[in-house]
Amino acid sequence: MRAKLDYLPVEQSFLAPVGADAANPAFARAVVIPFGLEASVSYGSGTAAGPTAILAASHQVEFYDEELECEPVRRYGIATLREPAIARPIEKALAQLEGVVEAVLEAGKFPLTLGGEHALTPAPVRALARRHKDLIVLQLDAHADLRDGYQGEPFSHAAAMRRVLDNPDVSLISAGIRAISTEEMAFYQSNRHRITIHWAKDQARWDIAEMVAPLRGRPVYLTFDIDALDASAMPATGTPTPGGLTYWQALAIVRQAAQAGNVVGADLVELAPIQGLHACDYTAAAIAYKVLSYALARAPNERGHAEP
Ligand SMILES: [Mn+2]
Repeated sequence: MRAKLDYLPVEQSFLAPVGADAANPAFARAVVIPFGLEASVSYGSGTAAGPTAILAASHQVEFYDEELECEPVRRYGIATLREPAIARPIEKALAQLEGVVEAVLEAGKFPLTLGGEHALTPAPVRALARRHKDLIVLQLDAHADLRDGYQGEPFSHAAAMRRVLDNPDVSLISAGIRAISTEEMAFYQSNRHRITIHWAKDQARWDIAEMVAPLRGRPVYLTFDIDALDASAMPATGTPTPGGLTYWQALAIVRQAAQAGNVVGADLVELAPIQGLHACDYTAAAIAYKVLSYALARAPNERGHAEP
C-alpha cells in the first residue's frame, strides 16, 4: 500500500529554508515524515506532540554546521510531509507508515521519520529490509526493546526491536542500553549472532570505531530513541533513564556509523515535549539535522575541504 506524498509548504517544513530550493520536493534528497504515534506508552505520555515540537524548534537551528563547514541543507535538500491522521490500532498505523516510507523510497529519497513512539520503527525497517537483504539496524536507546510484547500489545514500544528482528535477515547493534528485563536478556543471549549490545555502563571504555566496524559497506537503518541521551539532558521523554549518553557522544556514534556504512533511512523517536522546556525540543531538532547531514552530506576530509 503506497501513499501519496503530501508536502508541507516551506515555511512550515523542517528548518524552513525559505527562499532556497532546499525544501523543494523536486530537489530534496531527504524527506522528513512526522508521525506522532502514541498508542502503547506505558509511563509518561506526550509523544503525539513530538513531531510538531521538533518542526517548530528546527526553525531556530542554524543552517550552517560548524563541524561539516557548510550549510548541509542546501547540498541535499529536505522536504517535509504533512503529518497524517494516524490510524489505529498500532498494526494499522504501522501499515500506514510503511506505505509512506515505501513512497519516499520509490521517489529515490531518504526517509527520516519523526516520532512518536518507538513502536513505529518496524514499519520503515520492513520497507527497507525488502530492498536491502543485509540491513543492519543501529539502535541508540536506554531500553533494549526486545520484549515479545508488553501489557498485551505485541507491537508495543517495549517490543520495537523484537518486531524489527521478525525480519529474518536483519541484525541489530544497540548502544546506550541500561534497562533490560530477564526475558530480554535470555532472548539476547540466544541471539548473539544477530544482536550486539554496547552497554551504557561500559561507555568510558567504548571504542566507537570498533562499534561501527560491522557496518562497513552495509546498508544501515538508524533508530535514535531520544532517551538514549542521559535523563539530565533529555527529561522530555516517556521513560527518562539516568546513566545515558551526552549529545556529542551520541553524535559521534552516528557520524562514524555513517562513515562506515551506508545509512539508508532513520528515525528519531520518543520526544514527549514538556511545556517550557524548549531545550529538549531544540536538542531533538538539532539531532535530526545532524543525522541527515551525516547520512547525506560528506564530512570535510583530512585536508579540511568538504567532498562533493
Ligand atoms: Mn526505545
